[in-house]
Amino acid sequence: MSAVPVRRDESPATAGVDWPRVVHTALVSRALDELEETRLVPARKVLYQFTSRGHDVTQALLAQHLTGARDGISSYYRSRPLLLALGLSIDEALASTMMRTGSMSEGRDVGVVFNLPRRNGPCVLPACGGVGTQYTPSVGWAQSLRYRAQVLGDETARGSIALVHGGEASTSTNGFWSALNIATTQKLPILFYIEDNRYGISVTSDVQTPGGNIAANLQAYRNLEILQGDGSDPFAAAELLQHAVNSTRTGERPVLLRLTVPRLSGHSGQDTQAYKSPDEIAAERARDPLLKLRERLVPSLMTQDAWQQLERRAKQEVEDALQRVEQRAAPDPARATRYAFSETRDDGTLELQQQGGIRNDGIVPAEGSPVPHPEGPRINMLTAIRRTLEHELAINPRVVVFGEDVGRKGGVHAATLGLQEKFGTARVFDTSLSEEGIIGRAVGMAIAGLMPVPEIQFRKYAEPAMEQLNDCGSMRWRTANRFAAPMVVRMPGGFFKCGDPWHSQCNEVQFAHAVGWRLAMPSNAEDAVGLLRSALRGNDPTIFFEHRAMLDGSWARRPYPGDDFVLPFGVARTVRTGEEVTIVTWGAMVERCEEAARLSQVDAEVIDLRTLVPWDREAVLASVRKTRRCVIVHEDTMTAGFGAEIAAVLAQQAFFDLDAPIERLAMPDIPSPHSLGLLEVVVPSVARIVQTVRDVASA
Ligand SMILES: Cc1ncc(C[n+]2csc(CCOP(=O)(O)OP(=O)(O)O)c2C)c(N)n1
Repeated sequence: MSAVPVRRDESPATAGVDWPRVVHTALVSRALDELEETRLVPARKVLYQFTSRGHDVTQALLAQHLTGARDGISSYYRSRPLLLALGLSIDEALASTMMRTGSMSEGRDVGVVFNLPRRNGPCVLPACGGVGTQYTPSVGWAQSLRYRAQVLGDETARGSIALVHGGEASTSTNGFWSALNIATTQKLPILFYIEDNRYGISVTSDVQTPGGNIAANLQAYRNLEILQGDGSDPFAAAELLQHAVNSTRTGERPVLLRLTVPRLSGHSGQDTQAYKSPDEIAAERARDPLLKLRERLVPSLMTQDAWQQLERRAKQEVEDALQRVEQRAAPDPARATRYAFSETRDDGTLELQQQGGIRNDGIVPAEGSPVPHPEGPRINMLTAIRRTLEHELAINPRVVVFGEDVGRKGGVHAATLGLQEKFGTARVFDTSLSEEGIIGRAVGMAIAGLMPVPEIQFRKYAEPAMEQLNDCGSMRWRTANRFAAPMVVRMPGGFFKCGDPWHSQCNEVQFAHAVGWRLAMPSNAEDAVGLLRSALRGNDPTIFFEHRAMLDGSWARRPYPGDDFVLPFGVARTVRTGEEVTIVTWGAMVERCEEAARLSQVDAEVIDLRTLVPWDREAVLASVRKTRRCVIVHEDTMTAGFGAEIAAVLAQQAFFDLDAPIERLAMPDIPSPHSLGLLEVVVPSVARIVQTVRDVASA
């Protein structure tokens, strides 16, 4: 911006501000909004338009302070001016809203949901459409900064911060409160930057927090510096923003800054703002920060001519970008399904995401061996899991294990017993009771180059984290392989001695249906070691389901297969060979099916899928083509359970090979009951499996 003449600003707080740059960013943002609102939306070249009018000057100011080598920014759909100031090109911005190639998502995501991979300078984590989803990944990033500096000795992380940007309505979300608790209890270097435009679409801020001022209501929070002011006054905002960022960098506690700004158009292109009175709209226009900026700068710091020159330049740049972007192709339909998971090229090399995971820091885990080297006596599955975690923690300083009670207590199931003593509180730690916080934090950590291993105490309690889980799984696809957040989420579930609706749920099919998650459900200690290690060294997010009945079950015990043992996903195990019926199963049902096969007097083949995503179709198809009959057994409920998927594939691909209808045995569509008498009649029992296998064999 050196070409624009500007006089020195004498105010100490704003002296360092590059005003022409701020003006330029704000004007480009306005020109983009104008172009989209008046031409591209009516022409249906942009389908979702989100204005930044009124939010633009403050964001342009904020960007000037985000200079840390590892600053991590979590943004939302109204953050485009911030992104423009941080390096998003106008071409990229327009390609995104216009759904052309070279956009931030290759036409897969809404055009204001941005990301900017970068390992030197501010990285913008992939934004989501869900309001409030930006907060917990941001605290994960902040915690990783501390981890990188203190545990990995990464000097670039020192003095860097996390910044999370949201509107005032987003402060009502679970994610906000979860992140606030984590940040303040851990004293993390994170700035919560709230732009309060008084409206969440049409709902006023007093519905979000009593009195409508979140900063005022947070005064009692410990370990939090609170700042607020009028974001429509550019000089006051500049001072506050500078102070907020500096304080976050040096103050060893989080900061929350609330700036009030006017939203000068509807919430989105479709919103007519009929809920605002003409007087209110006029009052908002009078508070336009860009008008005020002009009043403050011209003529005292900038000539009228210089301002107009910037205005012309911004408009021209946007017009030029439009010409170029119009020439770009629409996204290639043939690539629409690419990047749901990590992919390899034809030559076998990994097509690595640009950001996220340990491999981007040059760490390539050893491949390991699928051949077990059993050593010592049989151990239970719990010990097998603990030992695998212990070994991977020892050889990979990026592995961090956390969750409710996993630290001092060693987990309510004892899977992490002794790990905190051995590896310290930075690597194995207790979290606040927020599953959204546990998984969201893991997302931020994974993007920052760690390998998080969060534990969800019981599978049912993953529910508060579903939004973060779903958004984590779809991240690679949404960003067209720019970002990914590989992690291993351990969660125990299923019946154990008794059932109940809270601790005994399986519902594994929910994760099979979620995009981008690999899903393991081991039935024994040896498989648990191999699959867990494979996941910990993998490049995709993985759900590792630990069946409670198998953790200490004697059937599931096996000798430890060695520190090198790795099992690939998608390879089933034939537990028992047979010629007359194929039984397909997984998890705790494998033991029952094996026994049932033995007792049935039918020559039944038992297949343990071991992983559901991916699942070994070839093994199942080959077996069914041989036996011509199939029984699928699972503990999850019947309707739309994973058995339905298997049956559908068999019906389509092995229809003419079948001599009998495919049978499914599963829980009826009810939660797991507590009373043993009730449980026994609903979970597939050995006796009922025997009967079903006999029926199918003789059908
Ligand atoms: C979890 C979720 N609920 C609802 C929505 C629909 N929605 C989109 S924006 C919005 C209002 C958000 O307002 P605020 O956080 O104040 O930000 P602003 O739009 O004012 O900048 C709503 C309800 C959503 N995207 N995500």
